[in-house]
Amino acid sequence: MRKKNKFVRMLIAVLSAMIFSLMVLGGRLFTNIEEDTFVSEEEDRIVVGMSQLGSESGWRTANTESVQNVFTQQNGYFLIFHNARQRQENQIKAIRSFISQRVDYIVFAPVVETGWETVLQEAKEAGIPVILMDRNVDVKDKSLYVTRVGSNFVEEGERAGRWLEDYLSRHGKDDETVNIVVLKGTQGSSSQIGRTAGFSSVAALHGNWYIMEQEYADFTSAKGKEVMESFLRKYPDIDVVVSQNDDMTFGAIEAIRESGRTVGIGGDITIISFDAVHAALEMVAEGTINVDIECNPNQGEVLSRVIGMLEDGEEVEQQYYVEEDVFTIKNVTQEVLQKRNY
Ligand code: GYE
Repeated sequence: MRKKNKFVRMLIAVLSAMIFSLMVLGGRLFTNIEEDTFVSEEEDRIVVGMSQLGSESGWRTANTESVQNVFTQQNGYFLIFHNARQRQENQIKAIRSFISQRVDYIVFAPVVETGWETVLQEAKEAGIPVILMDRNVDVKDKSLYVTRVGSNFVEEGERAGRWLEDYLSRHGKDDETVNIVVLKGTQGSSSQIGRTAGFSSVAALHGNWYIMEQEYADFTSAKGKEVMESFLRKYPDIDVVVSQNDDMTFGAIEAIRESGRTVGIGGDITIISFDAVHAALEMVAEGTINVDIECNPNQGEVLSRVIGMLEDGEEVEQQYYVEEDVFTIKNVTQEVLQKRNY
């Protein structure tokens, strides 16, 4: 199917991309589109329309790079990349544009889980396989997408809970009251929903863990700082911060320090973070962040392998998980830091 009329389809793709860009510019739908569209004039390539949800975090930058490094001309791809800047409606528009360009595959990282049925049905009717990256969608009809490549967010949340269990017992604090606040990621996103559920399920096993408040802070450093400041004003006795990504953690640590309190090993407030980007691992190594639950953004290779299988007519699984670790001062070695490219 892909090889037929390739030149005509490429021409349509290039023209549609130009028209889409003009519409976008004219309609001022986005503030900046320079990284939105990459086109190639080669004919026999696999055309991938990729809708990235935004650029809110270090993790996201690494995730985008991982995809762009794999879907290259040299590897036989023609990538149309679109950044939705956190807006579901932008993602829906981008997917519709990919459908009208008749791309071979749609890869997309859904900003939230719900509200995708209609557009995914349109892709299905157009015969374009959809591959989810990173976050998940909540749809009844699982045939609306081919597979998902990403993390097990519930497991990540549970890992955070299990680390705290172990930490408290090692410090003989199993029975003390532990006051916890949670900085949550984007409301309705899989990573926020899964990490919250995973951590809460472990917390529910401990009568002495008291989750004082959980608040959305959008996975950004600025919002993390703002929400942490309000927690600090309300609660003078916070023992543990669970921050659902490193960017929010950076903001939260700033807020805590500005309030005169200390963080990390031997500090007033224990810090549990997620992602394990390079800058955060350095803070783990120096004892500022107590634990970082890794979330692996390097998903490009797996995506490309999945597309290769589909091209060869092979069956693919419904889900591909990426490998992830838990980092404390004990295992953030120089080697780990050197190897981390994000
Ligand atoms: O943890 C956060 C990002 O969905 C796993 O989104 C992703 C999360 C990641 O902005 O940093």
